[in-house]
Amino acid sequence: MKLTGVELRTIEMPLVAPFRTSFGTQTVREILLLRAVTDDGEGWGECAAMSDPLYSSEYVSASADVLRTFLIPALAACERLDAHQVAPALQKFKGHRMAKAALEMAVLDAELRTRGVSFARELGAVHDQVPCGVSVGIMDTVPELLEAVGGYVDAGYLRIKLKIQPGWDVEPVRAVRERFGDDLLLQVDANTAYTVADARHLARLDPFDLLLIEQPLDEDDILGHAELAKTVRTPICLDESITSARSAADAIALGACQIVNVKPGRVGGYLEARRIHDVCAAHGIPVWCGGMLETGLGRAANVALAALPGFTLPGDTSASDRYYRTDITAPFQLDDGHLAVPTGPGLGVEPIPDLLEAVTVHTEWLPL
Ligand code: SMG
Ligand code: MG
Repeated sequence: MKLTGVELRTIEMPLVAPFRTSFGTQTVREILLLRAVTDDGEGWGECAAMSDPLYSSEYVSASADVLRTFLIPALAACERLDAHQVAPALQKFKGHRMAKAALEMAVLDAELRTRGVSFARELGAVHDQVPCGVSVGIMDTVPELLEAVGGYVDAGYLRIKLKIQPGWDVEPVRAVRERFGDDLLLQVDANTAYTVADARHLARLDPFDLLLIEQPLDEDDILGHAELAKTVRTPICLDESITSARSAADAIALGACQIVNVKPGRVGGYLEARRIHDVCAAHGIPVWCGGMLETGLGRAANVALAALPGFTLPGDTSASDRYYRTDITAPFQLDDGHLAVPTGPGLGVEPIPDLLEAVTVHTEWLPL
């Protein structure tokens, strides 16, 4: 397969409701999409970066720039390109994992469509549907939160994740646990909002029997998480800190996490995400698939990944209507708390041209 060019496309998708985390509020999701054009066919990639460098150092316009200036040109040298060559070809460029992941995803999709193989099959999926959780933002009041959680429970979501920050942690968790009972699978995500000095405060979450507390401390603070794990009984799960299979192995060895959130964008692609799955499985560490408010394209690939055997906890792989009134692909719909794993070649879904056009704010063709 020879890459002939890549189209970069920026879209803006309004969210059905504002989504507030410890680092900010999203009302519109700006997303960079890639269309890889090869002599054999095309493939789609979706970049996980957000508009601002608040979740991690990456952001949409920086991802577009590094793709345009360095990453896409670096693939010109590959005469017989396949997805496994993408990461090695880009390795000399530091960081920018979300941009690299998007490019690898587009090449992998093109390759798999040509071969007639689905993402799920290629990655090693063992399920044809995956159990779904939902991530619930910070609200102004506890009654508002209870109403939002109630709506998701009624819709069939099998696990609730509450976004927390200092001042919005023990009381909302207590209220949700009291209202929805002990059987509700419940977890929290701090997006790095605490320090190790908050260990005793975070231990106040222990009585609520949470599945996990996700990324309480700074992404660099691996030893802090290991220290925290000595005070807090709730299992610690890392998200932002895990950027590769190696960093996952290190964090596990240091006792910094008992569970790992796998996000392909954060770790440089679906192939590295699978290696993290394998490392964690070898250590008996459960993993689950995170989310970055993806369109149907990224969701299709995430759902395929979440069908691997080590993904034993429900993911942030919610239905399309949790995010968008209109997705750019056929919508993913919840069926008894599950999403079906696509079976068609490649991602198994594609953008619907009119819907894609309607949300596009910029396109750029980069010939190789
Ligand atoms: O895609 O359902 C989703 C979002 C899940 O909470 C979610 N993602 O830290 O895990 C996380 C956040 C990162 C994005 S927040 C805008
Ligand atoms: Mg997280």
